[in-house]
Amino acid sequence: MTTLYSPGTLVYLENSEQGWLPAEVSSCTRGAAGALTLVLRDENGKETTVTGSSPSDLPHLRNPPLLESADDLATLSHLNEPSILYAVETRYAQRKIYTYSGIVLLAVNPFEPVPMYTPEIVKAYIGRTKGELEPHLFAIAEDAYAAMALDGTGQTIIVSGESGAGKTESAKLVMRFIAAPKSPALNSDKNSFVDGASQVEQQIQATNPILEAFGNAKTTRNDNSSRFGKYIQLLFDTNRQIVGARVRTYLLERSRLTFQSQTERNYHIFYQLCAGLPSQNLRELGLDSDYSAFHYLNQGGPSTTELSDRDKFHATREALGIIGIDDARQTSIFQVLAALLHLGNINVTQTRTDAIIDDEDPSMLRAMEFLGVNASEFKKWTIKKQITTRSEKIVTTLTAPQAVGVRDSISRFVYACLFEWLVTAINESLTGKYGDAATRAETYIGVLDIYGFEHFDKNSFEQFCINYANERLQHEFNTYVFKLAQEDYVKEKINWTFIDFDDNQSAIDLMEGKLGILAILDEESRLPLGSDASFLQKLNTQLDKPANKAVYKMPKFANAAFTIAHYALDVTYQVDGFLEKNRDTVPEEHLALLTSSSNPFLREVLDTALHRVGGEPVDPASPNGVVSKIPDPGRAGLVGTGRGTSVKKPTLGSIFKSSLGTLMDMLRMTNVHYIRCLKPNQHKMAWEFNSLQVLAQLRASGVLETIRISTAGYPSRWTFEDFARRYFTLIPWRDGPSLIKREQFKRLCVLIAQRTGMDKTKYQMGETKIFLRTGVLATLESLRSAKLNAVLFLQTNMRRLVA
Ligand code: AOV
Ligand code: MG
Repeated sequence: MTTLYSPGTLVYLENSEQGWLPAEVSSCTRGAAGALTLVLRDENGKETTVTGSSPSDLPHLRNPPLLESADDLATLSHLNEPSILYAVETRYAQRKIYTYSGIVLLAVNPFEPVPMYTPEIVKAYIGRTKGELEPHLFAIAEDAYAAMALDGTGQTIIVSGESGAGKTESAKLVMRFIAAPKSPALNSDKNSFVDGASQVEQQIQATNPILEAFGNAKTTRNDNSSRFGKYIQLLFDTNRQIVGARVRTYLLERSRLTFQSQTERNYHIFYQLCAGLPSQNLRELGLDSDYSAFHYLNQGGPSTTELSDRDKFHATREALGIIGIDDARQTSIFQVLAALLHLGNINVTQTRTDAIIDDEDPSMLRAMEFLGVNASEFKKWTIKKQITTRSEKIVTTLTAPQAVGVRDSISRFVYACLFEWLVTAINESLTGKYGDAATRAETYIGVLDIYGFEHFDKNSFEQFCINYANERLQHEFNTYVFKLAQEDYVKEKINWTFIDFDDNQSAIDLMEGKLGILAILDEESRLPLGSDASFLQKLNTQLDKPANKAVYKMPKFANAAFTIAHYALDVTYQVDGFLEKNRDTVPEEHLALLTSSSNPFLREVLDTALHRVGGEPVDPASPNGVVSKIPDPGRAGLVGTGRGTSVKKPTLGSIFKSSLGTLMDMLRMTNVHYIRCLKPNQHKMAWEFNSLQVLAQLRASGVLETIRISTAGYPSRWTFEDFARRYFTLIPWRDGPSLIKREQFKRLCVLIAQRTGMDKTKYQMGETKIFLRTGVLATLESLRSAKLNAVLFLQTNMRRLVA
């Protein structure tokens, strides 16, 4: 170990503010008990003394300069947290926002427009392999395209990262790159095929403003935060030309419709509507450009106006037009949206115990007019509840808060159905009315833009679902990376005992297993008298046992909460509201009123969405029963997989679980590519890099975990030729060049290993590559630079002598 830390060695010094500081060993002494005492000097000349007897208490080793800001972190010899962080930071400071980490592309948000996506750059990346140019989203996209073009295997590009990290922007850029016509020859050819392709491209681009208007909102973390997960499949025919696309969405956040936290907003579309609709139309809908009077829009406080709402409204309308939703239908959509705003303003009061709504409540009358529902029936079932027992029907009255709860559940339900309907409309447009694109399609590239791991001060059902999804994705990722790493060992026939690594299966089991949290939640949700409190009680009695010790924790204090140890970190969930959110029901009577509405558009919306809730599943990509060759990644948010006969409405949790399951099956059938977006700071500042925050994300994204997996084996692997050409200077000068000339690269590698005294356990020779354990490369690099310096020294002095 003394040699590892010889004076001059570069290391990282732990620092509470910045994570780590680069430093150099200035002296190293071995104590009586074998412990090392190091004196380290940091960049500012400050000295620190560290003592330790095993590598884990001594500083991390830093990489030699050649490797320090490598394009690909996998080529770092010392693969430790500070090296990774330092490399990403150094590159970001050089305005290089993309870095590879093995199969993953790391993308650090620049938070300002960067000139990296011009048509020239698009062109530059077409037809190039991954390592040829600087790391880029386009290289990943091209990689996926090339792999698909080769043998028709489906591809998936998974974009992940925390809120505001840049997932949606990255996903859009990737889609734009892939949808851009590929073959220049076909391009210049004025044939209909290419014209057709460009129309498809337009339609694909149009999905973004629509889904963002209806599914994105301003949050504290991101002004344009996606509140749903999205998987878009770009469909290709046998000629590898794009013929259409298909979108799946997951779990739209419904609570936002009726409640927003301070400085947050409802879905963009409401503000766009108020800002962009001509005043005549606004008046007809009972709206105003000043929307502060609407309860559903004003809860986030006054600072919610966005200057761009007006422009965005026009973009949304244009996009709706492109996917075939004409002005008349758009008006129908706006009417439903206006109805929801009025619904939120219905005044519910209370006498002693019972809720009251005035018969003439103007908001109610307007809302019901737009929804085509009888106002007095609506009122009745908002303030009353009917319970059916075995022998009779009992009607009871509700309290005002309960009645408001009913009112809000209806708004959320209608909005969720509208979103669902829009997704269906988008799919009809993208696959052709009769699903012909889906039948012509032979293969596809999918882009998954899903919410990243979330942990707030208060975490609820939504965070539970989101983090559950992330656990599943992480599991796929680990399995994939691990398999990939070991496949290479087999291919190269090196001696290798397969190792198991401790993965996150137990957390997944805890959440989705037969006796897991979701199952307990569902069971409780079906009980008429079920409650959040008894749900928690059941969790604690059934899950708080030794087998779950590592993943399930009861809170220390008497909190109504439970904690899960996720792969990223521990998250505590407040059980308050779990049951209601999981049940997600509107009273039967209201459902009947809505589905028999006199508004044909609303009926169609509900019909489309409800058909897919537990009923006969309708595939929007093949509405006429046309069967597509392309596997379906599971249907959208509301959809259950229940058979037509099922009587119970599936819970949101069970729907989410099954659509995730289908998604995972689908991912397993494809080649996966990973893009991990990183948010460099919390206040959206361009080019500001907060090391600790990025470090936390690297941990949460599993990038560091992957490194742990690969350091268990041989993280560095070089072809014999590359290795020989770089290090032949390390063997006696006569042998090196002549062997290079004779292209005896493998022999050279053996010689290099012998002559430099490489530890036999630290490397293996494969069929075409040499495999190195972590750290070996760094030693070779320092030997090499020492040698070069010596040669240089000799040369200069020789010249001086001769002169
Ligand atoms: P997200 O999708 O990861 O968050 P976005 O893709 O919406 O994050 O990005 C957030 C903001 O970062 C964008 O609105 C841009 O201002 C900026 N940004 C992201 N990528 C780029 C880029 N490549 N170039 C320039 N600016 C960029 V969320 O949907 O909240 O999890 O739920
Ligand atoms: Mg997003």
